[in-house]
Amino acid sequence: MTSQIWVSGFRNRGQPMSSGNGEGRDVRQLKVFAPAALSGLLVACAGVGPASPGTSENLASFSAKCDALSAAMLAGAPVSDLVITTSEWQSAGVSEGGSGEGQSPLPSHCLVEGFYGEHEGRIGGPYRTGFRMRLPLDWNGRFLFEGGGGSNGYIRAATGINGAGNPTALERGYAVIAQDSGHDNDRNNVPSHGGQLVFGHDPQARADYGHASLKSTYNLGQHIVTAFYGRGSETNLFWGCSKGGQEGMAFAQRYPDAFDGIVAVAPGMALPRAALAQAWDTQALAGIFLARGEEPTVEGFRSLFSNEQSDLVRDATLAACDRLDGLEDGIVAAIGQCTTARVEPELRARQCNPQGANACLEGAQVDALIKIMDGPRDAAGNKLYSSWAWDGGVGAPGWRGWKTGMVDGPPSLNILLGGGSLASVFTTLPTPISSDPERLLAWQLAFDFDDDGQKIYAVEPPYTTSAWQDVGMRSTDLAAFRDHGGKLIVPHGSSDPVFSVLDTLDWWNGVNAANDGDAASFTRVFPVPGMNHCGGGPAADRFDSLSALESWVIEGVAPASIPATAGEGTPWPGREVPLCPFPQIPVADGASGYRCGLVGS
Ligand SMILES: [Ca+2]
Repeated sequence: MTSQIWVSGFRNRGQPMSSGNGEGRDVRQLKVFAPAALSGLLVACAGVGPASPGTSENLASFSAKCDALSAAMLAGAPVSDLVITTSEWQSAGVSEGGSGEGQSPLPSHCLVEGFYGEHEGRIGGPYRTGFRMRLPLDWNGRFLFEGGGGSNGYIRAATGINGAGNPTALERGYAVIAQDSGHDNDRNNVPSHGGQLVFGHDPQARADYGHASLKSTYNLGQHIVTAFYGRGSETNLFWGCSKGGQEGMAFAQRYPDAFDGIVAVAPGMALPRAALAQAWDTQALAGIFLARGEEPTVEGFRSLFSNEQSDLVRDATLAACDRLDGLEDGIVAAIGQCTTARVEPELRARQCNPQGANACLEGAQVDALIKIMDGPRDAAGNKLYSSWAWDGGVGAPGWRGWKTGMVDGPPSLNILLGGGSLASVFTTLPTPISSDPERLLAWQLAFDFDDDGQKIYAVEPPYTTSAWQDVGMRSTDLAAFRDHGGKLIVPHGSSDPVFSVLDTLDWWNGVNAANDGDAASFTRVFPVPGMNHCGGGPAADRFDSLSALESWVIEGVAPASIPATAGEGTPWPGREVPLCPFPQIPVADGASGYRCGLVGS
């Protein structure tokens, strides 16, 4: 499953369920820092700690300092009403306390937890921002902010997970902070008002979720770094996917001086518009029920497409578009050329007829797919979000998990999370609605794109800003981030079913136009052929974007490509296909290799 980023927003602690690129971890990559290695670490800490390196005094002084790191010690922290609930030295090899992420050994570090900024709120309060921070003994002088996921409301492990199989930021020596963005899924939960999405009914909690908590938590993290190590961080980086990607965009656009570099994977930069698309998808898919003479139900959605029918969708897409990039390899790299006009005839050729094969597509299924891929429109035909790329990962489990749900998986996340978020968080005034799935389905089916669709831009007391202003982070004006020297890397799955890669490419074109064609000097988008949301799909979805960012920011080496490998469960485990900065794509280079180039180059 690749949907855990949003799913985890519905849980108390974000327990990664598996190994999508944005989530999960490969424990085999974890290094155990044995005591015998400590002297080496202490040498590396020379100049950081108060004691001489290479002795146990350094460790002892760090440990004592950590245990004493109280709110009083942090007096002057740039947030209101700071409360420290935990300040505890964690020796090497101790598993993560309470992170819910398993029993992985970690390097020696100081764990700090707490909250700040409590306020009552209109309903569902009190609200406050919780955080977790880990400060390693063997500090590399850098700071990393770990982005959130889904509707947030829980605090990640603050180990700095940055893609399956990669060393965490903590293992790399970073001080890492994570936060819940101003609400808590346990404490802030009102069943009649969206359940855990009730925070959308409080203007400040909504703004904190969208962006406002980010800078204050950043400031707090910087303050703690300085208090603990006696000096500030030299390099500040951000990594996040999905909502975490949106948070990276928020920093680049609203708080451009905070970070030297940002990785924003599959960024939800247009979250309210994408939620319109989720309602649109649900209505499009309801047409299949209508053609069958059935009533739409959440349960029925799960079996709208069989595995065999999903394979037919993939077959049709590959038949139409695989060769357009110059290599028939099961990868649609030239997504710009893979239009509905090319794909629809292949889909229609696989439609059921009395003389046809057993496996076939219903006409209503093809109709629904084409409507979905076109994206939401108002009655006059104006686009309300974006169209979607036909790609080899359309119909894959990581795609269906959102659009329809799966028989052997959770119900449609477009309905559960998309419907709930649109009603509770992304429209003004928000609609009090229960989190009952059938209720959310009925609400999405009744959604009017002409009238209700404008509510994502509406301002009405007590909201002084719209949901789009609070959460939408799609500005193409990155001048301040550029002038600060910031670097931005945006990997995005071509068949991401939540946020359209075409919207991200359109955004980059806008940034490029605003920079006289030189956006690549500081901002690069890397489409990932076949990849669904943050990972999964028939894709080379194993790649190390944080290392690419480090090279760019610290060594000044811009990523001409990012190496990527296909994992287990793909048609070609171990296959290496580089990620290429748009508008380049991976093109054939020799017998079975690739290089980055333009279509037809
Ligand atoms: Ca191809």
